[in-house]
Amino acid sequence: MPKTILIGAPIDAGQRRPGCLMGPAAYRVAGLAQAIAGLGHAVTDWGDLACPEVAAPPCPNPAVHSLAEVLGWTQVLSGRVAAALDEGAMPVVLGGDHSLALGSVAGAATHAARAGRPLFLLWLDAHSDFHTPLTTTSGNLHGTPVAYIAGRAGFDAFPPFPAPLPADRICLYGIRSVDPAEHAALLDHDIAINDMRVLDEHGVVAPLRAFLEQVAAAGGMLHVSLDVDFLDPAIAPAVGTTVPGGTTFREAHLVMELLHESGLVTSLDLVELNPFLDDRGMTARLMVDLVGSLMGRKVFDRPTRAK
Ligand code: 4U7
Ligand code: MN
Ligand code: MN
Ligand code: MN
Repeated sequence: MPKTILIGAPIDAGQRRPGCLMGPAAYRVAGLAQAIAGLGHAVTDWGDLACPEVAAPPCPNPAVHSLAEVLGWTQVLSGRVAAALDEGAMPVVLGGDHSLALGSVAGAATHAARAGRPLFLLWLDAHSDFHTPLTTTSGNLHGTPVAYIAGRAGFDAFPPFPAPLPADRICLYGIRSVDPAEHAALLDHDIAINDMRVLDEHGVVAPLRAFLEQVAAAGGMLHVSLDVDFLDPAIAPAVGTTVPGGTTFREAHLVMELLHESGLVTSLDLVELNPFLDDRGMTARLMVDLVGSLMGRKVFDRPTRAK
């Protein structure tokens, strides 16, 4: 029986709009554990983690805020995600804002290095999150995890990222908001950038399949980081950083179904849900439904795809 471990990360510090810290509670109210258990997984909920007190060195960029808190979360999440993977389970981190991925992906990378397997990253997001603490103008550290994971300079306050991911193991998917400094840095890296222009032209399936084939061929582990703003704000309003033109209900489910069929996903983040901004729980419920598709729920159980 596949094992799933839920890890609550009520972190708000990576951005400025309060409310993300209610995310883990909203997922529990929306029935996340029951949905996954109903698909034949053994689900354990480790509850909400607490942020340890750590000291932060001064940051050369005065815009950056809440550095100590983000460092504390990075430390604790990295350890817990690695521990869940060591137990042979799939950790599902319930955010909390996207700065939690600084820690969750570090934990996945720690485990992958121990297991001698390459780690790949699928970033489902409206944003590229490729700032460093030195380039961010908002000062919000939820816009920085991909740069940390790719081993960019500027993260001196953080523990060195364990085995940074080469650019060709990172896939950005669904993006439609990139700041000038991120754009310039992305041009220097060979990261797959499936922005909305690409998905409009090729559809959601072909670019995702191409990446998944690469993961499979390498015998890799796959961390999926799902930002609520990947979805169109019309169907997922509960997020601080809405960007129009996101994926539809059907596209998002198809992405999740393809991920399930691939059998490659080894860890997952659910980030940026702000239940204070939700409309009668619709976003929390949609996220739970999407996790259901990722974990194998389907209308018909076919041995092969429809011809
Ligand atoms: B999220 C932004 F300026 N790039 O740095 C920034 F547009 O985790 C947004 O993807 C970052 O939601 C969004 O503040 C971070 C902004
Ligand atoms: Mn994000
Ligand atoms: Mn985003
Ligand atoms: Mn956001």
